[in-house]
Amino acid sequence: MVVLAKGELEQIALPAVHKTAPPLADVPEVDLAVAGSGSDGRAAAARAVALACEEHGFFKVTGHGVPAELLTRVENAAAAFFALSQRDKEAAMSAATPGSPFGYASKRIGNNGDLGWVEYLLLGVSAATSGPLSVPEGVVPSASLCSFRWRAGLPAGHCWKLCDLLNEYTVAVRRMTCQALELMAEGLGMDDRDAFTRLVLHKESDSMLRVNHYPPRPELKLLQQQQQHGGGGRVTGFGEHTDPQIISVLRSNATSGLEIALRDGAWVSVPPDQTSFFVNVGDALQVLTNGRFRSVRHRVMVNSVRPRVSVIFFGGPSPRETLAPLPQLVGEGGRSRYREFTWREYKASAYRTKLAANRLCHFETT
Ligand code: GA4
Repeated sequence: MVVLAKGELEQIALPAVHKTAPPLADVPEVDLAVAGSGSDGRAAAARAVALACEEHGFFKVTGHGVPAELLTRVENAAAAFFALSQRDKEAAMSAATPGSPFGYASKRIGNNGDLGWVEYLLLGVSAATSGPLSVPEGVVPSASLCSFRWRAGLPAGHCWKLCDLLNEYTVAVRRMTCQALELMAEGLGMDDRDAFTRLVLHKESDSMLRVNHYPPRPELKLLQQQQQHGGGGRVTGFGEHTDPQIISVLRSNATSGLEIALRDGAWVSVPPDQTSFFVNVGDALQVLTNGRFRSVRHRVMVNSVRPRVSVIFFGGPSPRETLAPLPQLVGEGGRSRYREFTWREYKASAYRTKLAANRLCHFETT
């Protein structure tokens, strides 16, 4: 349950008087099974991925090889976690250190006053390490493949199971993310196919996992019927924004809500598909590709009937990584649209902004 103080729903609902977004007509799609089946299929898939990233900064992945059974288990475990009492959720997954974005939170997004009709878990993903699972009680193992940097409180048993599962999920999705990143590099005609994957697989990679729960708002149905033009009565679950990282890979249950902005600024809804993943180009990839790939602006609207549960893997570079347009993508005599900066610098700047801000403008060359 999302608990709101008096007046907060108005703050969320008021800016959300959007017209209903029409569905995106042709969702660009890549089948990784085909991409992996021979050189012709691969070349075609790489071209299709690059085109989709140029046009929308967004595409759907099928044939991904992540077992459907794992997706169902994660979805059920997330739903079970969010069904706990508010007290238990807060106790179980509170941020390890004050000011840390990690842990459980309800409706507050970032540090600058953004609100959404959403509750979530945000978890830091550390890179692959190995070793025994012996850790102090209450601390999530840091020796598994993708451990989370936060403290587990009560109810411990539940959290450990969820952590294990999210860990398994993260490993599978990160593998698939790297396949998508390789196709992107190939589609761009880059000699170095691993240029993007290297960043996400770096031992200090700043990657994250986010589990979002958007509770339904049944009264919206009535509101919608009362509105003459059918445009009102929409509540924003997660306000419009671009993702700062290199790549985001999202999987949701069968509930609608995700919308993306097209090049001309028009919003379109993305029909949900619980069997597939959706990939967003993030700000860092827009920089690396000198603006050829588009960091897609997106948002989530609340459904009036069904809860929406989504899990997003954000693949980011190491804080120490220097980001700048790749020379091969600037070309000889070409203009670099962004100055060089470290990921640490970008993150610090991003966390000072409101959700909807254009975060890249501070890094553009004049
Ligand atoms: C958007 C993408 C990820 O969800 C996120 C978000 C983060 C947060 O929720 O704490 C941010 C947002 C996201 C962009 C700008 C800053 C940071 C909230 C906010 C206002 C975890 C991320 O990395 O950036």
